[in-house]
Parts: sequence; C-alpha cells; structure tokens
Amino acid sequence: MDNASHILTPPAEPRIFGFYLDGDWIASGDRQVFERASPAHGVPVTRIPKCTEDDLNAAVASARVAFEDRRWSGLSGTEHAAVLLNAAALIRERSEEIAYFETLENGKPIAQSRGEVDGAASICEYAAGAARSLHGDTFNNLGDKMLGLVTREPIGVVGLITPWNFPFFILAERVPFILASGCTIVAKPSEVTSATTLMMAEILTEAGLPDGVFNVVTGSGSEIGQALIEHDDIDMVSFTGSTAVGRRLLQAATGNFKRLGLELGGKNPQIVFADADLEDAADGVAFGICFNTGQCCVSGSRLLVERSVASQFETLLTERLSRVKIGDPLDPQTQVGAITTPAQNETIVRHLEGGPKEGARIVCGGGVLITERGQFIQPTVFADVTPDMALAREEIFGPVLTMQSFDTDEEAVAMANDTEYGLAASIWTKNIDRAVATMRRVQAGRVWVNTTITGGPEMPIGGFKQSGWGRETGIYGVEEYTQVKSVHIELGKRTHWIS
Ligand code: TXE
Repeated sequence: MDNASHILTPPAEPRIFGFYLDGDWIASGDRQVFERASPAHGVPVTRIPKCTEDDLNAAVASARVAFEDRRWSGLSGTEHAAVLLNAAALIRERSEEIAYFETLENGKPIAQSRGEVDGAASICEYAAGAARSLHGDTFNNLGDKMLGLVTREPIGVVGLITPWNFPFFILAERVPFILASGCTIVAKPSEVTSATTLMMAEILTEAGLPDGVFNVVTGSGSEIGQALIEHDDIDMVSFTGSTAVGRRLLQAATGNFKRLGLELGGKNPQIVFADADLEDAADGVAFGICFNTGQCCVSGSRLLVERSVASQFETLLTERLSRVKIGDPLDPQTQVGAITTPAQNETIVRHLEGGPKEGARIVCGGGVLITERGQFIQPTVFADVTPDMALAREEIFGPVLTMQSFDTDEEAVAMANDTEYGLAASIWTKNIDRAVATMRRVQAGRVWVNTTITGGPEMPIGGFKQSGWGRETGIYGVEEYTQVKSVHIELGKRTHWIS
C-alpha cells in the first residue's frame, strides 16, 4: 500500500495493553483501566491498566535486582550495542504499527509519526556507538608509585517520566542512552499516550535486553508518577513535562537526594533580522509554531522581527499559514492534527480568548474547529503584543504565535532573554557576525541559525534557566546517567606510616 496517499482508519475496537514487569506483560486483571479515545476521531483506541503502588514497588524491585546482580551493567559496551542495534531493527520492522498508535493516541499527523519512529531507530543506532565509546580517564602523571583512574559507573535505577507530546521520540531520546550507561529503568509514560512505550518494552526484550532492565508502569501522574518520584529505591529521575511538576520533583527528590534530569517548558524566540532570507524565515517560523500542533517544548512561539521588515514579514507568514493543511491525522497529507487533550485545548482557548482582552490583535487564525469527533485549532498569530501580556510570557503549547518588533540587535537579544525559560532559540540572518554574536548572547540550551526544530542524536539537548537541568542525547546523554569514581592505585612497597 502507498503510504503517501492511503488514508488509514481508526480501529474498530481499542487495543488492550497490560503493563510490563520483569520482561513480561502483566494483564490489568482486577485493576482499574484507562481508556484512551483518539483526540481526532473520538473513538476508543487503547486501554491500559491503572497500576497500583504495589505494581510500582514490584517494578522498582525488579529494576533494583537487575541492576545489583549486574546482568546488564556487567556486560561490555559491545554487548550493550548489540541489543540497541537489534532494537533499532525491530523498531523499523514494527514502524507502521508504532506510528499508527502514536497518531491515534496523540493526534499528530501520521507522516510525522512515521518520521519520528524512523528517527527513534536511528537514535538507537547512534546510542549503540555511544555505548562502546563510554570511558573514563587516567592520571599517569602522579609519579611512578601511583596511578589514578577515573571510572564512570551507571548511577543505578532510573525512573523515567515522559509526556504526551512526543511519546515515542522523547522515550527514544532517553532510553537507549540510559541503557548504554548500564542503568536499569522504571518508565511511567503519560496516561494518555502509553501504547508506544509499552511496545518499546516488548521490542527491547525481543532485542535481547535481560528481564527486569526495562519495566513500564502505567497510570496517572498524581498517583503513580508522584509515588515514583518519592521512591527511595530510585537513584535518578529523568522527567520531561511541565515546569510545575518539575518543581514538585525537586521537593520529592529530597527523600534520598536522587539525581534529577529535567526537561521542562519553553517560550522560545524566533529572531528575524531584516537581512534574513525572509521567504525562508517565514517558512521556518510557520513550521516552528505548527509542528506537532505547537505542542513542543521547543516550539518557536515568540516571533521577534526587526521593525523595518515587520509588515512585509507578517504578510509572508500569514499567507503561508493560510495554506497549512489541518485535519485528520491519519491522512498522510495532513500537516497539523488534533490537540492532544481537552485540558490542553482549554489552555489554548483561554489564550485565544484572553489575547484580545489584553490588547493583542489577531492577525490570522484564531478559529477553534471542534468537530463532533475531535478538537483542532487554526494556526494563529497575535500582533501588538507587549512583554507583560500572558500571551508573551506563558507557555501556550499550541499553534499560537506572538509577534513583537525590535530596532537594534541589543534589543532583540534582551527581548529573546526576557523569559523565565531557556530551552531553544532560532536566529534568521544572512550576516554571519550577527548570527554568531546573537547566538552567544541568547540564553538557550539549543540555538538554530537559519533553521528551526531540527537535529540528531549527536548533539545534546536541554535547557537553561527554568527549562531544566542536565542534558540528554549525544555522549553527554550517556554520561548524564553515570557517576564518576576516582581510584588511586599505589604501586610497589608502601612507605610505612608506623616505622
Ligand atoms: O504536563 P505534566 P501536562 C507543559 C505544557 C503543558 C503543560 C501541562 O505547557 O500545557 O506542561 O501538561 C506526569 N509526579 N508540557 O499536564 O502534568 C504525567 O503523568 C510525577 C511541556 O500533561 O507535567 C506525565 O507522564 N509525575 C512538556 C508527565 O508527568 C507526574 C511536555 C508530564 O505531565 C505528576 C508536556 C506528579 N505529581 C507538557 N503529575 C515538554 N517539556 O515538552 C504529572 N506527572
């Protein structure tokens, strides 16, 4: 069948999942279940168990035993790599199934899901190399009687909490690296998008991952997520989600001083200078706010444009946005799908309604297209936005762009940095001096010049300021899950202290 033109349909019945413990499925049994309806089609697509605290304890115990007996951490980088390469191949084999359920649960366009699944396989392949490259350091300059070694060791059991915006891709930006470090994992996906994390568990077992190294508990954030972050037998939590829950994590971590990796919200600037290729910039800005329906932590949601080209740019941008294809995410031609959750929809609508009350002007879009089956929001641009407005400060997490103008490079940088967040920034200019100077001063973990929302597993991701702690992917993403041990080895006869 031709993927580019064939339109899939939702399943007649929801697919039933268990959770994943010690290398096997556990059926929901008499536990409560969560039924997920497709946000674009309104029909139930998956059913997952609401795990209990006992289930979580069993998963943590399984990951703990698997870590302590060294069934995984004791293997070589070559053996870790073999499993990750097998996993990559299996992800590719099952790519259609994974992409289908990703779209059904999340509402994102199927073409995008396919790209993300392919990207996830590629990340596993990269991480296989990283597993073989992980190393420490030596100090051979301590004199003939001493050798110093710095070894890297896996930190232990990692709790992994992931959100609903990129259920499989965000998982793939973390799991292969955590595994490459030798750690074991208890994953807790978002309750609305658990299917593909559960598929990953099955794939890893088939790829040769020893039982107990990757466990998945499903259920709500406030119950299972909270119990996980408070768990004293978890050594580190990697969390991707809202800044509000990130803050709770800081408190919960005090119990056993667990290490934290946090990727939180963003309010990312798109800085367009007058000397940019404005056609390219307009296309990039449109993509940056529409991709994943604007539900990306790195969405370019604040357009800062040099005043001399502001009106020309507004025309170029709105013309492009009017041609974006919104609709059924199972249609391979669709570019913008459904908003993932009713709560997210409410947040976006609150801003669409609040913007004009604050004095902002809708330049294009603003429409909420609620069909009987799903919720869709037109890409929207607000002009006459001032820095104090909620529109300009809060993460909206939808296809809603604010537009502000600047006159000087200094002003552009000051406006870009006028946010509590620091996740990403994009700079559009053909002047290399200006691009580099701006890149150096902008406070963001990821900067794109003449492009946006792109990258690969080689480079680290993470945030400045209140956008988070730590880095994922790249060799940094493996080291993140290790701790460093200093070893002094004395050689020859000891010079005695007691003569
Ligand atoms: O996030 P939550 P929500 C932002 C975005 C969005 C807002 C709210 O602005 O509008 O957050 O989204 C789990 N202890 N981002 O409410 O609640 C939850 O089950 C432990 C940005 O969905 O942070 C899910 O698995 N875990 C973001 C995960 O946390 C808890 C992606 C994220 O959900 C928990 C998503 C608790 N007390 C939203 N409460 C990004 N950085 O990309 C919830 N969870």
